[in-house]
Amino acid sequence: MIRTFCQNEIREVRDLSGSGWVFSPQDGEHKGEQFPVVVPCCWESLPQFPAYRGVGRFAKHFSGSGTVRLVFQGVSHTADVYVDGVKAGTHYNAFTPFDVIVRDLPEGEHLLEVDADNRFSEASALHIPNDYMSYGGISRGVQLEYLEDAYISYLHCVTEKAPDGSWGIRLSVCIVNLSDRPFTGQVRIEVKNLAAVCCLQINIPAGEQRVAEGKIEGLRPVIWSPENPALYEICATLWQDDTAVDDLIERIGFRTFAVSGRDLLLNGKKLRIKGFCRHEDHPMFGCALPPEAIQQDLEIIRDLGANAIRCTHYPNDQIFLDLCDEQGILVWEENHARGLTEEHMRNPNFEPQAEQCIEEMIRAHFNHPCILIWGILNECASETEYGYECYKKQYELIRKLDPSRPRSSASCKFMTDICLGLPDIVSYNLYPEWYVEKTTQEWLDENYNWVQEKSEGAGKPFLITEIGAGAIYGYRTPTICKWSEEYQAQALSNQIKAVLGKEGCSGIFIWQYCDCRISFEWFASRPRTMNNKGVVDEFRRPKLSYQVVKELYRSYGNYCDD
Ligand code: ADA
Repeated sequence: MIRTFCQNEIREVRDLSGSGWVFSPQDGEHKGEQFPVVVPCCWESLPQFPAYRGVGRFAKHFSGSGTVRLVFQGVSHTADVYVDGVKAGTHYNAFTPFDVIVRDLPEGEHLLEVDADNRFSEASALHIPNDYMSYGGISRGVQLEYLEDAYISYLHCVTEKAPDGSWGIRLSVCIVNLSDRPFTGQVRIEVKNLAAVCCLQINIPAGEQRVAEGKIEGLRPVIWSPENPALYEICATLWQDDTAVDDLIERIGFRTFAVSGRDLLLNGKKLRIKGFCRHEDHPMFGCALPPEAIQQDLEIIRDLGANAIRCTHYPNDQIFLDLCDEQGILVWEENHARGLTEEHMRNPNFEPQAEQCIEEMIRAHFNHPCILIWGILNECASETEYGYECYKKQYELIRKLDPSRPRSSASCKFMTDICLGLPDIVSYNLYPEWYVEKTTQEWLDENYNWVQEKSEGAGKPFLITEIGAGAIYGYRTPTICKWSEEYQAQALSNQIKAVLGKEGCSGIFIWQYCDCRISFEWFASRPRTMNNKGVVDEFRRPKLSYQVVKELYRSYGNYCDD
């Protein structure tokens, strides 16, 4: 399963996730041995490989002929793909989807092999030992598609409200011609349940691709909001000589999200973000959470009274985004980068890999109404001239790929950040009462005042993108010392009250939803080699802070004027 809804009625697809896969490590004491596994699978979930770093081969047979497209939603972190022993594709980065197309397959059974590599090296600028675990494996769903000569590779939709109150959709549809002859045809795009249609003519030279653009206007849809997350299916069908040769179904929502002075306006109302940062991490599944486990996390997060999730620190599984669309949960999604210093950013692979991550994230996740903000470069070198140039280029790239969403970056450079003129929203990660021995009010005021009075971020909306404190599940003590559940509950209470009570602050993302595993090569004072700042532990058992956060979050509405 790669999405929660059916994306094709004409294109034939087969889910390759599930059983029938064999895993074999390519190194270490179990080298070459074979283990039956269920994909998605992080090998760290297997009893023999809790800490294996190396290459692991995943193999499965499939049948078919002609042109096939293999879609991988995520392989951690580098993938080499082979079909019948011949290399068919390669991809870097665990957290973005990619595809591999194989042509002229003879009729019969074929062998798919994927070599996943989770080792750290200079070749990987983004996966470094870090405050989250870099797992190994096929960590998200895999799908097999049988294609004709031409296919729809994406359909992007921007919903816009017209001055007369009606809605329009700006459409971009990309068609790929795989054949060695020119392709002439028509794309018909229809919004289901709104009786709206747009037809576009296309001519594509042999072996090339073209993006056709169109517009649908005068719609009167139900608006998407956290309170009523109304979704519409939009279907693109590719026609050639009166035959439908391919299709792609996407889902959209009609909503506006805008920066207005220091405010964030969702459907024209001043939004109050009550959020959590969340890593894709689970003690049983690693980062390869099954849809049911993702859904359970969303249930818990909603029970906590939150309305938003920040996907730290990488693009998330699209099933998570589908569920957020369906449940009206607001999302900040960011490219993959955490805590990179200038030295890390000077790795020659850094810029191409970070930019590729942005491109793949936006291309794949463009249509999700739940995504409000694109983020980049969490806590990277925004205090340096070199860092500034990198931030600038990445913000410009986002603007080019998707001018419809505001951009931001979670900073920990406090009063030394020189990049605040670049984003649309200023975002700070503050840890008063944890790393910084100041009250939340003091530390928040100092930073807020500096941003608004002395920096180029003046006049922009201001968000707290991380705040929190650590607690070891079950450690209770009347001394209320650090690492106790009591201390965390008290700190979070102070932090939430100060941030949500602050005029000019658009909201808060608590660090973090659940305790998560960290790279065992990384230390930085992490008891249990875990990041223990979750409001629930890794098994989703509530800490004392759960009830405190729940009561506070539930006492504030989604909008400031409520
Ligand atoms: C950072 C960082 C998080 C996490 C957190 C912490 O600000 O962005 O990934 O490491 O701090 O727990 O210290």
